[in-house]
Amino acid sequence: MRAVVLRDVGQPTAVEDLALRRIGDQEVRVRLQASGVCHTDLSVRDGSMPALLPCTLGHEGAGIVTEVGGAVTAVSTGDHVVLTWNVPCRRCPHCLRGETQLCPHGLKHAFGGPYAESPTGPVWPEMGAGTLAEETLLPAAAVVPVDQSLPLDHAALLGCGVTTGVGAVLRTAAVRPGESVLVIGCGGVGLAAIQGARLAGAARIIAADRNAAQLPAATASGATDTVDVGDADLVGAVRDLTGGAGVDHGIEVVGKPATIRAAFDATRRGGAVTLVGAAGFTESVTLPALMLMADGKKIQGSVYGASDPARDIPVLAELALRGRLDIEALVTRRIGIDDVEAAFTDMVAGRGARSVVCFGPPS
Ligand code: CXF
Ligand code: ZN
Ligand code: ZN
Repeated sequence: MRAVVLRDVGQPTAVEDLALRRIGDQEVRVRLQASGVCHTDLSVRDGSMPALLPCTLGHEGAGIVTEVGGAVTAVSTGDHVVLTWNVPCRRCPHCLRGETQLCPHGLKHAFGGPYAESPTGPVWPEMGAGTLAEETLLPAAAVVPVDQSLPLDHAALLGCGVTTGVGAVLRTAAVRPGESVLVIGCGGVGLAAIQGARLAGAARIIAADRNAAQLPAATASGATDTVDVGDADLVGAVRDLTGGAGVDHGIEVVGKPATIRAAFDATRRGGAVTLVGAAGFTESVTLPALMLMADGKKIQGSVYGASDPARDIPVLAELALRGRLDIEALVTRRIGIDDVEAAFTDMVAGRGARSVVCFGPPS
């Protein structure tokens, strides 16, 4: 099967032919139909996110189960499934508290063993998924069956970006009807966050991006106001739009110290700042120590939208099927497996939302 393989950080990927190892008792084999290209794939490629190498990139995909291991009962051949990179143990203190996104065992899955052979040796699946390939092999617990009427190129985005963005707003921030929300960064996850705010009934949804070309997609996803950060002082613009107070919720989807600080400054006293963007390991943020206390703001991280894939992916699929979630609005382009490097080039330039690699005929 053909796969987008990264051999060394900082180097371009190449499409290689791999042979999957034999299926385990608890595993499923999936023929991918679509895979989104996520910013985390770029981070693995440039070395800012750790990964076992060589690896097949990708962790946001959907496909059809083609084989199940002897002990698998929850899914069957022919099922349409969304792949997830978090496989919580359901027994640890985090899982028992309902914080499956923080399960340390879930992380172990993401850094598990090799799954395929290349002519020069073993290959690992990025985040236990390796979705930028025609096929993959993964634990049955890492796939979530979805209704067959949901197009698989939309279902793919439920594996990471949509779940992360919508969950950050509905679950972590718990936005309520009538509140005001600022979303900084209008890539795929930012657009999903905007749609989450629309679902929550936010009265004011302010979308900000350094690239003005991203803003029409933000408006199409439900933003009521937009700020071109290349052109305006973000905090000043948000204060102007909110009568000087700032927003109830600042949602940061960039992962840079300056935008984290801007989210903090643009949030009202007593409001909540939710951090979704992944910053580099060595970066730090400076915040005014007195105001950190005196303004009574809450700052919270959001991993995977505080979602449990088994519980939340079917809910998001239902919302998409009923037209309440517009996944097509997140798709900038559909590409073939040979064009993933072009998707990275656009991502570095801050252009577009999701590039979606399609493997088979449209489903
Ligand atoms: C990432 C966010 C940072 C931690 C690892 C997972 N999410 C997916 O792209
Ligand atoms: Zn991702
Ligand atoms: Zn756990």
